[in-house]
Amino acid sequence: MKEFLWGGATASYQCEGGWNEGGRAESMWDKYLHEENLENGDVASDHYHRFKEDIKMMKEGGHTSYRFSLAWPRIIKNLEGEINQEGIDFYNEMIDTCLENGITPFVTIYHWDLPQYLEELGGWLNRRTCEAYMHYAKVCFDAFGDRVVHWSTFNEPRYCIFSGYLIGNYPPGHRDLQETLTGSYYLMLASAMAVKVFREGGYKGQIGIVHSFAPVYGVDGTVQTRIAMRFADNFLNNWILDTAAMGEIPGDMLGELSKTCDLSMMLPEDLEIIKHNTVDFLGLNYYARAVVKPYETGETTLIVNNSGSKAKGTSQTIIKGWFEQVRPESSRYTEWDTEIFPEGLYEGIRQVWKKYHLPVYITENGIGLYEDVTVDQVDDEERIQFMNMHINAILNAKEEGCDVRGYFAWSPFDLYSWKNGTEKRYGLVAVDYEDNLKRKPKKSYYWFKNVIETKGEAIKRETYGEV
Ligand code: BGP
Repeated sequence: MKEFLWGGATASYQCEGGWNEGGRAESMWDKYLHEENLENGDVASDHYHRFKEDIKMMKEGGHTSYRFSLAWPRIIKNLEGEINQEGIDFYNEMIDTCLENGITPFVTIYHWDLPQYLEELGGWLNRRTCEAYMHYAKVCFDAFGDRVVHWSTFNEPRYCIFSGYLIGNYPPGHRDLQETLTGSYYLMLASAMAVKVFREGGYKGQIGIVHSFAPVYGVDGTVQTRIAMRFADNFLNNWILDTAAMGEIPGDMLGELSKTCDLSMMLPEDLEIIKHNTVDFLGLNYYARAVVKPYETGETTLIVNNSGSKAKGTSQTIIKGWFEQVRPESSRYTEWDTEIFPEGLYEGIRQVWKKYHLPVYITENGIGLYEDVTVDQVDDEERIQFMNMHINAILNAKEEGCDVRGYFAWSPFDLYSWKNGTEKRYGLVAVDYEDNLKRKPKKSYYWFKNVIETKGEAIKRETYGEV
C-alpha cells in the first residue's frame, strides 16, 4: 500500500513572521494590513526563527509530513527576478530539518503572499505576473527539487481571488466581476505554466494544486435546484478542478460569463498550455460544504463573518441569476459560523475521485476555536471530535476505493488567521502570543500522535446512511 502522509499544514505569511528580515521583500499582505492598521503577520508564530523547534514537535507528535509554503518575497527580490540567496538558504534549512526528522516536505509554491512590487503593476490582473510566477517556480524547482518531491502550484486560487477581487475583504480589496474573472484566469494559467516548466525540466516527484473544496448540495431535487447546483459547482469548484485536472475551463460557465464579461485575455495559445499541463494530484482543503437553492431576487451579495460571533450575522453568498447559498438551521456551526459537516468530506472525495481519478490529499482540515492558552494544557476536546469525524470520513472514502494519500491538520501550531487575527486558534500546539510565543502541546496533539501511530486504528468509526 502507498504510504499515507500524516501531518500539519501552514502558510508562510501566517506563521513565519520575520517580515523584514533575511532580505525579504514586502508582500501585498504586509502593505495592506499595515495601511489598514489591522492585526498582521509581522511576528506571527515566529516560525522564521523557531522552525527547528516546531519541526521537532511535529516529529515527536508522530507526523510524517509537513505541508508549508514558500514565501515568494523571500526568494525573488525584485521585478528583475533576482534571487535572494538568504531566502533560498532559509528554505534549504527548513527542508533539511524536515528530512533529518523523518518528515516529508509537502511544498506549496504560492499561498497568497504576492510580492508588492508585482501588486503595484496590477498583480493577478497583469499577465506579467504569470511570467514572474513561472520564473519563481523554476527557481524553487532548481533549488529544492533534489529533496522535494511533492509540489503544489497554488493554495486555494478560488478563495484568494474571490476574497481579493469579488468580496473585497482581502488585498487588494476590490469588488469587480471582470477583475475576478481576469485574476482567476491568469492564476490558473500561471499554474499550468509552472506544471509545464516542471515537466520540461524533468524534475522528480509530483505536482498538484490545492483547492478550497466546497461540495455542493441542493435544498431539494427539483430541476431548478439542479441548475442552481451546477452554477454553484462551477463557481465554487469546477473552474479550479476541471481546469487543473482536465485542462478545460467549464464551457457553460464561460458561456454565462461572456454575456457580461470580456474574455479576450483568453488567448488560444494559453488554452493549449492549460490543456496539456494538467496536475498529478488534487489537494483538497475541506472546512464545509455549500447547500444551495435557486436564485430568487436581489443583487449579488457576498458576506464573510470574520467576527467570531454568530450573533454578528451570518456569512452570505448570493450570485445574481445563478444561485443562493442557504444555512441549514438544524446543522452544527463553529463560532465563526462555519458548518460542521464531515459527511460532506466523504461525499466530496467520492465525487472528485469519480470525476478526475487522480490521487487526493486532504491538504487542510481543522476547526478555529477561542482558547485560553495560559493553562498547562489546552483541553481541546472539540477539536479532537472534529478531527475524528473528518478522518473517519476519509477512511470511509478510502475503504470504498478512493485514492486518498494524506491528511494535513490545519494547523500543527497556532498561527495568524488572516482577517480573524490570532484569536481564532487552529493549532495542535498552543502558541502563547502574550508570553514569549511559548509552545505548549494541546490535548489534540497527543490524540493525533496516537492516531498516526496506530495508522488510523484509534479513530472512532462511524459509517453513514444516505448522505
Ligand atoms: C484556508 C487557507 C488557510 C487558512 C484556513 C483557515 O482557506 O488556506 O490559509 O487560513 O483556510 O481559514 P481562516 O484562517 O480564515 O479561519
